[in-house]
Amino acid sequence: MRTTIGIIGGGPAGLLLARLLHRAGIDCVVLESRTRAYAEHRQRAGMLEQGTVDALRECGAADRLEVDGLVHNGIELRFDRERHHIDFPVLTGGRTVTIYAQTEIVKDLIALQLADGPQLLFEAEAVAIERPESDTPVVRFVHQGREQSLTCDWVVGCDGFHGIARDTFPAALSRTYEHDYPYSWLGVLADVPPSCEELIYARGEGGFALHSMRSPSVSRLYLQVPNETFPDDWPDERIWDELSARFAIDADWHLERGPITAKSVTPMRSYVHEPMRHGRLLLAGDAAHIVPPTGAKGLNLAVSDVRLAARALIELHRTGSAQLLDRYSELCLDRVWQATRFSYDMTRMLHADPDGDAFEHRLQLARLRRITASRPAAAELAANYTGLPLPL
Ligand code: RFL
Ligand code: PHB
Repeated sequence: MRTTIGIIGGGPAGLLLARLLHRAGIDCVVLESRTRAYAEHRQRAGMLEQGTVDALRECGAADRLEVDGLVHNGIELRFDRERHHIDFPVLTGGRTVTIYAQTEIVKDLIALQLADGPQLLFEAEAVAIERPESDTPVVRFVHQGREQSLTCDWVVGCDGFHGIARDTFPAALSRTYEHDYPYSWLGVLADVPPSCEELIYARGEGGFALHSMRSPSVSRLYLQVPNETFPDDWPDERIWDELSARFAIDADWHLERGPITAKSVTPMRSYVHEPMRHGRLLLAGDAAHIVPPTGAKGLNLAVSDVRLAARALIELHRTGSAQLLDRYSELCLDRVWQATRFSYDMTRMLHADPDGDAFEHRLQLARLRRITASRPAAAELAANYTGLPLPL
């Protein structure tokens, strides 16, 4: 097989890139190792920055999002049994965020791609990328039990954190930066209307809790738990009791309970791989970097990488200039490190450190109090949360 751009991975990064290139008249093929059903049902992100919504709109993938997406004007911070609203439009000059599940974005992009191309192969697992330094890199993949090869002008690794693209970089070129956190998130989906209008980030006595949502009738909730926790350690009643305790405030408010339909545990990690380009191989999204979900940045970073990759590849296609491609890694990494910093700070500010002491707990509360008492401090959080501008 032959194509212009070979894309490994049919997650949000790979599918959006394919859409943007296809609309610019550039031929590409997406290889996805999983089945369509698996890709469409993996529970993950839900909070979209304005720039992410704009990107989906620009490529004609926002019809359902316009109807079902929930526009939020801020978030609520809870600590010391108090609630504080952070007003995004007021603090950022009009920016908002949108709640729309990653599963739905993936469904929308897959439906478009299957309707009018480009080619998307499920159960097609890339096993090697050969000659990334040459003008014709080749992706070897296994599809329906048969090994095949895809010869490309460029390859983009959108294959997530456990993919193969990153490992193709020569060891002498790769630099990696990693940080593990001493806690995980237990995430649940529940068939119950959200008990709030905005997302609630709570630093409760027992640790962090987040109240998010998927629709007016489905809530998404997260609870800080120790590393190595198994979902079955937490029967439903225990989850609701602990969530209620962590969200508790002195005002009249209570958490509605309902049937829990999914339960999973996610470890928290920061990871950055530099550079994000080697020869004719680019990395985008979780393939190059991951952040803890407290800042809601992972999916949004994947989308901004892909917007830059698409712009650079389209510029090459239209003008023959590789100028943007030469700056791809540097431009992405600047945003990546800003999101890494923000996600780290949010995580550290809101979670109970199992090895921390009373002094650190007081510092956390002082940081939270500063955000709620000082407009510049709140504006800094709002600017980062709603998304820093793209560099171009
Ligand atoms: P993905 O989504 O992991 O997709 C990679 C795809 O590549 C396929 N693949 C391969 N295909 C072919 N050959 C191979 N060798 C392959 N190896 C892998 C995989 O099957 C998969 O389909 O990466 P992508 O596209 O970069 O997207 C990144 C996002 O999924 C991720 O950053 C977010 O989900 C992170 N995240 C959040 N991000 C946000 O922006 N806002 C949020 O609110 C948010 N909440 C979250 C999150 C992640 C979470 N978890 C589970 C880690 C909440 C949670 C709990
Ligand atoms: C989600 O809705 O899944 C979500 C929202 C905000 C976060 C993380 C996850 O910070």
